Amino acid sequence: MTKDIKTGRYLIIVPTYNEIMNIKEFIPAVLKRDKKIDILIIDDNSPDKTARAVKNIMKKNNRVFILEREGKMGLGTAYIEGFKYGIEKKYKYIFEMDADFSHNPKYLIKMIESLNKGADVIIGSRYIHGVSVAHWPLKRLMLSKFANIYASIMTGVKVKDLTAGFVGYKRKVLENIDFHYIKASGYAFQIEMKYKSHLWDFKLKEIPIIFADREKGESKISKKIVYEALFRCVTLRFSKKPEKLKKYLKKKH
Ligand SMILES: Nc1nc2c(ncn2[C@@H]2O[C@H](COP(=O)(O)OP(=O)(O)O)[C@@H](O)[C@H]2O)c(=O)[nH]1
Ligand SMILES: [Mg+2]
Repeated sequence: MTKDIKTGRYLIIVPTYNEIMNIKEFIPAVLKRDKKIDILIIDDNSPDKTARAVKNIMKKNNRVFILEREGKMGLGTAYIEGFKYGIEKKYKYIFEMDADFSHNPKYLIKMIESLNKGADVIIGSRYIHGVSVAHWPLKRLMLSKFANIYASIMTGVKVKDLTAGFVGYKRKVLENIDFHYIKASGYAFQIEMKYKSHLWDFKLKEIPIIFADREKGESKISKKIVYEALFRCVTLRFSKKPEKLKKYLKKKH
């Protein structure tokens, strides 16, 4: 990693696994929203050569970066590596986003505005006005909705979309979270990040988004990810660790 510092800029972290059909359109669609935006792709050696396509774009664009990992290691560890990169380079705001256009890049502008206006964590939420998800089968919709109600009751965090993966953080929020204790990937990771931000008394805000199901490529969601989330809520609920830590650690601003 080079030492160049990116104060005042925004980093969009995008984990990819077999996104060749989306990535070439996705990158410019994100970059054009704001001159201060940089993108960090975290690719897990996608068999479809997503990384090669990204590196081609990088030849002509100095706002795109890539971290390549040896194999499919899951979303949680990908985000954590991205967060560490963003913290080290002192990005002002650090976002997570999917490459499959489920998260429309147009919402980035409003999300950045919210952070400018005082939110510490901004969540692109599917469940503010009922349900705003396009083209999802009923089964998946029910699963997601149920998981969110359950997660909110268990963790006590009053956020309607706790499993959302379209999230922006002020750097200070991520600097306060000890990634060492975050073992989850998938939905559980998303819940845990919001729970930890809440424990540190950071201001979480949601803005409504319309979430579109992917049109190209395949989803990698598995049953394991769902069970992990259900179980992790129980351990978050009954573990005292974060509260204990809070007593000893000083919040960084
Ligand atoms: N680096 C990395 N990216 C992943 C992995 N699993 C999924 N992704 C990416 O994470 C994002 C969300 O995954 P997706 O399959 O769309 O999940 P879904 O939206 O829950 O169906 C997409 O950009 C994927 O390419 C993984 O194991 N490693
Ligand atoms: Mg998706």
